[in-house]
Amino acid sequence: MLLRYRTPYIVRPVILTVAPTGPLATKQDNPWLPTQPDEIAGQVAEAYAAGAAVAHLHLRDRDDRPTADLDIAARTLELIRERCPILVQLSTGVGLMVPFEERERLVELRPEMATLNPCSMSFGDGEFRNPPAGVRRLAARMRELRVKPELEIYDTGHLDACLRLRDEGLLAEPLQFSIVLGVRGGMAATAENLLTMVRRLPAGAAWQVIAIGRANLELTAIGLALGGNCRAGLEDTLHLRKGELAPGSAPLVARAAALARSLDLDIADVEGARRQLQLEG
Ligand code: KMH
Ligand code: ZN
Repeated sequence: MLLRYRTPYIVRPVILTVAPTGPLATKQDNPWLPTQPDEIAGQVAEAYAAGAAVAHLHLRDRDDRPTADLDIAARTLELIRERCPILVQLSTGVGLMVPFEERERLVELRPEMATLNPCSMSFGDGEFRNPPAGVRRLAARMRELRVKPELEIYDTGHLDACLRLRDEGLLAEPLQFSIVLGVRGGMAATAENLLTMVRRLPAGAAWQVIAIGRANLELTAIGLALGGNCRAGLEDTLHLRKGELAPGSAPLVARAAALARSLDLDIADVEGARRQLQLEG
């Protein structure tokens, strides 16, 4: 297997991330989608109990629109920390309509991790704006605050952009990537695209697959078999199987944990994930 081949004899426990909300879906799409701080915290705690060590968070305002409001984010973090010791990764992607300059402020809350989207792109029918100067400023600020970036790469050039940031000293190793497959505007959700990206990752990088929509389960399984970590939750798929909505993210996390165990892989606990990702914050 690819990563085992690259790092012989070292099989690291799998870090499971829950992504309960996302920027796009609504309660009309799936009534179990958590949007308010207490709903998100409740589902994160259930996902933690099912094996998740990291929570990737998007926030919504009172009208369920994506927001980078610092009070809503701080309240959500507080409610999560009252319930469980899961590592928090704030999305700085937030939502397509939220300006980059608002999104980047979320790292001031000093979560253990936050996402860093290196490039602008088409995103479905919308635009995802990540201007080069803003990305460099955010990367530098994250390094200063010791907030670990998860690098969201939707295409081959996005990986090159991350490596340039590393070479400029804006990203510290080990790098942590999410290979995002299936966004209209980025790479299609195919095993070939995943392999191409995994082969090009720098040695020692941690990575996971984010497979959007129908191919979510197969590509998550392939990612695990190749030595990646994995992510599960309603941000990436609203369904447990065809025609059956997932009643929250915990069943998707439990399914991913079962998948990992059936491949004879251990699941990382919070401390294991913290060590593996070399979190400083
Ligand atoms: N929503 C996914 C396509 C982020 O939040 O910064 C990618 C994502 C990125 O999770
Ligand atoms: Zn996200």
